[in-house]
Amino acid sequence: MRNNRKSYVITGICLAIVLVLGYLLVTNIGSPVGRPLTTLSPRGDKSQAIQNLIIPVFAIAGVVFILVEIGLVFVVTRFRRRSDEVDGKDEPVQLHGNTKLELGWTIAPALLLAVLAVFNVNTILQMDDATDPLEVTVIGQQWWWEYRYDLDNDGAPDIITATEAAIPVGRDVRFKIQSNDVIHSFWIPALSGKMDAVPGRTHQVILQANEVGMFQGQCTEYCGLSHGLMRMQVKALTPEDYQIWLTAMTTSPAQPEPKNELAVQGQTLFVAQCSYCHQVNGVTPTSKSPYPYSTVPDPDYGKTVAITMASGNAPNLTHLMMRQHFVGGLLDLYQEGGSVAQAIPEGTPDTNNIKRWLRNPEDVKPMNPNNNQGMPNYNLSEAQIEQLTAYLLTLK
Ligand code: HEC
Ligand SMILES: [Cu+2]
Repeated sequence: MRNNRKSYVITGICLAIVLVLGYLLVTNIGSPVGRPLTTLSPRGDKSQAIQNLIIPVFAIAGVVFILVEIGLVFVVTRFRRRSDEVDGKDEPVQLHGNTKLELGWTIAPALLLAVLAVFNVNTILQMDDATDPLEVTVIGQQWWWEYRYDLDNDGAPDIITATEAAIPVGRDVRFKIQSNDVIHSFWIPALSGKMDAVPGRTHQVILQANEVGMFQGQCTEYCGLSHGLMRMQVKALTPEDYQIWLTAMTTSPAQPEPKNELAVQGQTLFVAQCSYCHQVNGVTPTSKSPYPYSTVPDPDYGKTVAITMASGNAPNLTHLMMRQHFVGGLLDLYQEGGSVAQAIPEGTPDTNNIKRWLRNPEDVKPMNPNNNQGMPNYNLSEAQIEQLTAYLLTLK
């Protein structure tokens, strides 16, 4: 009798621990504060659909877990071998085979899984629903993301940018995901599920944001050296702000003013040293690049066209300062930081970050430039870095 009570106490304690842990887990992981990649804080219809599936499935699984644990702990403590027991004499009744029980615990989980499958498939179909979607081509690169907007649907991109994609709040956006090198995976947890970027294929994921915000993401397929440093952001703007963004992104930045001597010198240096890899629309003579950005056939990108560094293996810098993050989302371009989404970023450029990158890119993220992966260190002088930075600041 005394032993029996002990079993109940142990069972009760275990149950309490499970409940407390479960409570802490759910309340903490669900809070987006300081956890930009939480999956439990949806900000769009698609991520909400996932959430609507997670909660009941997790609850059912939790109940099953607790029932099984209670049974297990009870049986283990109740029927354990006590020190004063004699082997072969004080053993519990030995049983084997109970058809009813065995049928029960085979059929019950099967039924449960069948029911869950209905909700699961329903959610998968829901994830692909899109009404009048905006389309954005996303290209995984080692180790940053490129975005291409073909606004007039003529097959040639009108906007090419990197790391940060802008979308209008409330509208479905179809991200057509491709890769230029190895398998990456695109994932903005607040807005939708994950989607692999596989060379030679185009996968799609629908994103939709219900509120303005800068939503963080991270490549989730191991893609080499700087995989963990390959981040991305989706900047959700009001439809009006999105129009402002579009207009700015399709207007070439003004040439540096002659009185801005540093920037003028920087531009000359840029054309000589950097335009081999980096496109700046309207400035880089297209003859320098064997595949000017506007004629790279979109669907075959990375497949039939031999990709060289000149054809789009480096971020398009035309509107660098229209972004709030750069180098794979690692660094801020403005001192105010990049957590508040702005159509046209206001604030003080963080020239230290830009200079840090130019001084030694590999100090920011490990790369393998000898193998066409990443940006080489050009051992620029401080004077050259000043000039280039002044020029990059005009790209807005
Ligand atoms: C051999 C090709 C190559 C050359 C030449 C090159 N870069 Fe880069 N650059 C890259 C690649 C690749 C990246 C992307 C690195 C990453 O984020 O992983 C990059 C990133 C950058 C970025 C960050 C852009 C962004 O969107 O995140 C800036 C700014 C930049 N380079 C400036 C320069 C300047 C200035 C020069 C000339 C001195 C230069 N680059 C020369 C390949 C090149
Ligand atoms: Cu990656």
